[in-house]
Amino acid sequence: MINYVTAGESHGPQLSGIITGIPAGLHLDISKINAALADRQGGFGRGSRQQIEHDTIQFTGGLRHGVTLGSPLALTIQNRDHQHWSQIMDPISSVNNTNTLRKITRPRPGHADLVGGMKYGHRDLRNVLERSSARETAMRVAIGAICEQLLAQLDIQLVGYVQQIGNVQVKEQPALSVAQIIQLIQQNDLRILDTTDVEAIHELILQTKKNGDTLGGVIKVIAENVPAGLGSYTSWDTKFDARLAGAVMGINAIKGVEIGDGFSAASNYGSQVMDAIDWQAPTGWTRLSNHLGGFEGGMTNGMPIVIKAAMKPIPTLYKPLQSADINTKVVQKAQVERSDTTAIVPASIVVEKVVAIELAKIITETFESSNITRLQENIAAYRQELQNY
Ligand code: EPS
Repeated sequence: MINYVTAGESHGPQLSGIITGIPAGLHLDISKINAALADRQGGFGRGSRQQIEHDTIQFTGGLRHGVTLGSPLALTIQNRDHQHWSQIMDPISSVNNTNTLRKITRPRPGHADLVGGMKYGHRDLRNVLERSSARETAMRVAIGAICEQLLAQLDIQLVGYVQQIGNVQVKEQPALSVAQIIQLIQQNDLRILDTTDVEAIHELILQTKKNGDTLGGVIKVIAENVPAGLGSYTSWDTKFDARLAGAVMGINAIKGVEIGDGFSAASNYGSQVMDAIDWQAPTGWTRLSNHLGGFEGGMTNGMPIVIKAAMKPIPTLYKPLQSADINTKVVQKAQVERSDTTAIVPASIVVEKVVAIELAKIITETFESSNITRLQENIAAYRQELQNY
C-alpha cells in the first residue's frame, strides 16, 4: 500500500519526499515528472520566486535504470532560492547577528503564522511560515506524477483544471474526455477550457496585484476509467469519497470540496440527482448521468470521478490587514512577504496530483500490488468480473 511523507522548508536547502508501496517494475518517465513540476511553477499571477526556481526531480533510492524496485522511492527537489537564504535558513549553524534573521513577528491573518507560533512555541513566525508555505506542494506534485504514471498503466487518466478565478466563472463544456480537456487547457496560461475570458481574467489579476490584494478560485478534477468498488460502504472511515475529500482539503488554501453536483444537489429533487442505472453489452453496468460524481455509498461506481475544490485567496497581502506584534502586542499591520497574486493555476495541478495519489493508494490497498504486471492482471480480471456481474 502506498504511503508518503514530505519534508523541507520553503527557503531551506531542498524538499525531500519518501514514497513507499509503488509496485516494482514500473518504468518511470522522468521527463513527465519534470514537466508536471514546470507546469506547477507556471500560470498567470505567479510572483517572482518562480523565476529563481527550476524544479527538477532527483532520485536517491528505489529506482534503478528508470525502473522502480518496489523499495521506498527517495526524492529531492533543490530550492535554488536557498543560496539567498543560506545563513537565515542554515540547518546547523546559528547566526551572529539576529537582525539578519528576517524574523516574522506580525502574523498575517489567514496564514498559519499566529496559531502555528502559539501551538509550537515559536517566537519567530518564520519557523511556521517556512513549512506552511505552498512550496511543499512541489514535492506532492512529483509524488502525484509518479502515481499518475502508475494509474496510466492501469488505463486510468485524470486532469485538473481551473473553473473559476475570483468571481469570473469560466464556461463549462459538457461531455469532454480527459484527453480533450488536456488539449484545451494547454492552450492558455490559466488552465481554463473556454478562452473567451482570458483577457478579462488577466486584467482582473493585474488590477488585483495593483491593489495589493489576492484572488482565489475553483478547481475541478475529473478521473476516467476508474473501476467500480474502490472504497467501502461498510464503515465511515472506509468510504473513499471521504478520504479523497480529506486529502484535497489538505492542500494549502483549500476551503471547500464538492463531489459531483455537491451543494447544488441539496436543492434539487431526488429524481434530478440520482443517476439512472443501465446495462449495455459489451461494456456492462453504467449510469445515464453523473450527478453523484462517480460515487455511491462511498464507493466508486465506475463513472468518472468529479471533484471540485474551492481555494481561498492567498493570505499574504501587499496591502496588509490589521494584526499585532507577538512581542509588543501593539496592534499594527501584518508583515508583508513576497508572494503570488493568485496560485489557482498551480493549485489545479496540485489537486489533480493529490487525487492521483489517493487513487493509487486505494488501488494498491485493494489489490496485491508488489509488481506492476501482477497488478495490471489483477485489475483486468476484476474489471472483467464486474462487467459480467
Ligand atoms: C508562498 C510564498 C511565495 C511563493 C511560494 C508560496 O514564496 P516566496 O516568499 O519565496 O516568494 O512563491 O510558493 C513557492 C515557492 C512555490 O514553489 O510554489 C507562501 O507563503 O505560501
